Amino acid sequence: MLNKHERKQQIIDGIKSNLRNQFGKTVKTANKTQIYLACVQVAREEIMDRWVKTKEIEAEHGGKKLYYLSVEFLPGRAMSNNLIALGKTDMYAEALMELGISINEIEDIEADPGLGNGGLGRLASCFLDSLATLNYPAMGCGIRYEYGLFRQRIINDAQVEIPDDWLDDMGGYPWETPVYEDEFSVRFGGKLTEEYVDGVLKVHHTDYSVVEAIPFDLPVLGYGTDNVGTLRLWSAHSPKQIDMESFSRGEYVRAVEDRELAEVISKVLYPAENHKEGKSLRLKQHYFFTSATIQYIVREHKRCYGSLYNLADKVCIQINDTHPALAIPELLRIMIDEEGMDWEASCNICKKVFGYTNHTVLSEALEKWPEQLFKELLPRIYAIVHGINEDYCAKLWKFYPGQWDKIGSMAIVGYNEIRMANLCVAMSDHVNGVSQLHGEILKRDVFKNFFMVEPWKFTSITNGITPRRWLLNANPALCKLLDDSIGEDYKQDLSALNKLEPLADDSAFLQRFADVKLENKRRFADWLQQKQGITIDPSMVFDVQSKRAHEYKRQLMNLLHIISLYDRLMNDSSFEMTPVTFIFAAKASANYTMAKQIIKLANVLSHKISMAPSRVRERLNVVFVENYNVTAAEILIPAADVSEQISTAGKEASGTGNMKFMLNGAVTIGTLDGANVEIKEQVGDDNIFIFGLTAQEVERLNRYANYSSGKAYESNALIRRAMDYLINGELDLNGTRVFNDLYHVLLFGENGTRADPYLVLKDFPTYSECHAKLRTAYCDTKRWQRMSVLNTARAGYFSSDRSIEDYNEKIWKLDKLPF
Ligand code: 26Q
Repeated sequence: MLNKHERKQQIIDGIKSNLRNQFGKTVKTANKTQIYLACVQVAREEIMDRWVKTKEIEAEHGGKKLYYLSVEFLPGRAMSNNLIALGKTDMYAEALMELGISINEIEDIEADPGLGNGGLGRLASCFLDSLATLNYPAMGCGIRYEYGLFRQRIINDAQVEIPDDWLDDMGGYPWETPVYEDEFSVRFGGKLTEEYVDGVLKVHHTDYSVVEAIPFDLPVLGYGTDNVGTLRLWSAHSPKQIDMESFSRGEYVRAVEDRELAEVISKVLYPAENHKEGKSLRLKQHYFFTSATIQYIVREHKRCYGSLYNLADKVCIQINDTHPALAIPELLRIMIDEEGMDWEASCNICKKVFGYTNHTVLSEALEKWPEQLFKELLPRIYAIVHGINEDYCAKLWKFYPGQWDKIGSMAIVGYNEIRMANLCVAMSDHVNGVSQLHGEILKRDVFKNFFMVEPWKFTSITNGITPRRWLLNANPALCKLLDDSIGEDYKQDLSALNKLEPLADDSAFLQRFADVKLENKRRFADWLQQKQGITIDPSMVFDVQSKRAHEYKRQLMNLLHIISLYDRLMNDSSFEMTPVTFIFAAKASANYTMAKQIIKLANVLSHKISMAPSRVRERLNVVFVENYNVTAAEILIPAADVSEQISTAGKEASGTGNMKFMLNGAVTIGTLDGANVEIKEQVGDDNIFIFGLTAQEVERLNRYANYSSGKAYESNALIRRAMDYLINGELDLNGTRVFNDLYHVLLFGENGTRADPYLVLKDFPTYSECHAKLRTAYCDTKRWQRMSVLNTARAGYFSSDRSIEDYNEKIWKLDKLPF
């Protein structure tokens, strides 16, 4: 065994020899990127050792394995996280220091892979972290987008999208490994012919075009274990063979064009969250990565067992929303067409293998594909989906005899559309929601009729977040305090944070906890200064709403409330308030006009307030953080005093940002929606600020259509005055009336839709009152500090380790690898 000094020397030598071998450079002549890349190579050697061993142990173990299929992953930067997992952060920092380099600068070189939109993608990455940490055999499977989620700039107060060429930035991604021996062909288009062979119907698929899928594997390091999981991302390529054929026929241009067409499949992530985007390329993406994944799973299984009859004993596949649902008919296709298995046996195996997680109740986000498009692009899969539909409708007929309308609404194919959610429910062993409330809404509302037929399928598993990234990585200052005061158990068992409970009454500890918060606020303020040239005052309350821009998340209600505060500060010299900086961070889907206007309003308001008299500016500030991503979240969240979780009750399936803020000691102001309900249960009524209608009340209001936003407007002077700013010219100095639309949607509705569909004006009065209470609570310093500590102390339940153990007990039934 080497001693500490020798191991540090080993790192230094490693960096030097990598610089020499890879770039022909020395520490003196290399640039930052080259030093970063050399560090990655040194760390990778150790990671590779563990990864290789994991694969051996897994093969020997021979147990059931989980494949977590997701069209999005948001892993965040790898370097600092991996060094934490290796327990070598300090050693690398010191080694680099000796070379005269700061580790922070090096870590800042790294790209943040934005291969997802928001909650669903980040959840997938938290789950992989926990699976690895808990020693479960698992692989995440997705798409290696060449361009991730767009980078956001704010220009003239509006969002501008810039392509995220994350691979170009660093000359490739140094953590990935291409696995050429696991390349598979995926077929698109073509025609079907049928033939009876020995009385058995055989389907032939011809004239299709082929796209090659090449996997790139990323290591996912467990914490406190040598286990290393895998994130496998598929990249699309044109088959060389076909290319050469047309090339030799002299069709050079067509050959190159075809190549482009194939490779466009993994080119870019669709920037839509909870929003319909029925593009043919998107359908291609979904089939591309699910087909490659299923082919790989089948090949591995057959290599061990020779046939697919025991597949359900050895494999489970979790489908992250409906996007990977084509994995289901793809598995059937292989069983039937390639393995010659019979339809019914294949269906029965399939039904045991798949689990489906739903992440949304918004009807516009339930995935449906035009039948014609589906049929042209995937003729064989289309035929199989029809087969599934026939069987399923026959089964429903027995349960709901004569009830055509009901069966029609539950069918997988209907009104010339393929309904992916219905396919998933019909063919999965388990369907789960992502919080208690969401699970109940699925059973009572979204999938009510399905629930009556097969109640045992439905369950809810509350989301979680990995403490490694959201505490150890994001908040080293807090970790140091925790290590000193309650030991280090919490790193692998987050419920150990409850050891903080007694300290919530210890003044000295409260002060140290508050000092950590202030340090994190300063760190964020410095970062914002450096990135955006904006100065903010860490002595003000930091009130943060960071999440995708969407009407149901109600950033607009937050903004109207700020306008109202501004109006009172400007016009009522007796109005006093605790100084607050309201911080927004949000990306809007490029074609979502309403969300973009909301972003513009936040930025315009920010400027307006910055030009106000000092009495106002000293009490109220608004800032917009550009380009929110995992890296920004890691700096922003630990700096928050207040966490805004204010969606219309019943609409946010869970939320996970809410958990990250809580863990880092922010106090929530929120509605009883998604996991906020469980946060309230954990933290207690005294340590959270809840306001607004409940999901049931919203339901009733909608059912009886007896909400009038006009009445809400008429009956509240604060609302009237705040709304007035949207149209009176105060906020658009050039007379462009940019916010007229927002005003109209709230009061009158937009081309035929209801006015104020997300009940902004309805909840405004209680939201405003709740904020007043919160500001009073903040002034009682001891009370506030206690609340903050108790939020951290009671966040243990929201570890994704707990979520994963829940999934395993209820659904997967995996055995742990013997590490
Ligand atoms: C659907 C059809 C067509 C095109 C796009 C889509 C689409 C794309 C992305 C639908 C949904 C998404 C993403 C949804 C999402 O992120 N949902 C969030 O999932 C989190 C993890 O469970 C929850 O915490 C959030 O409440 C939920 O909004």
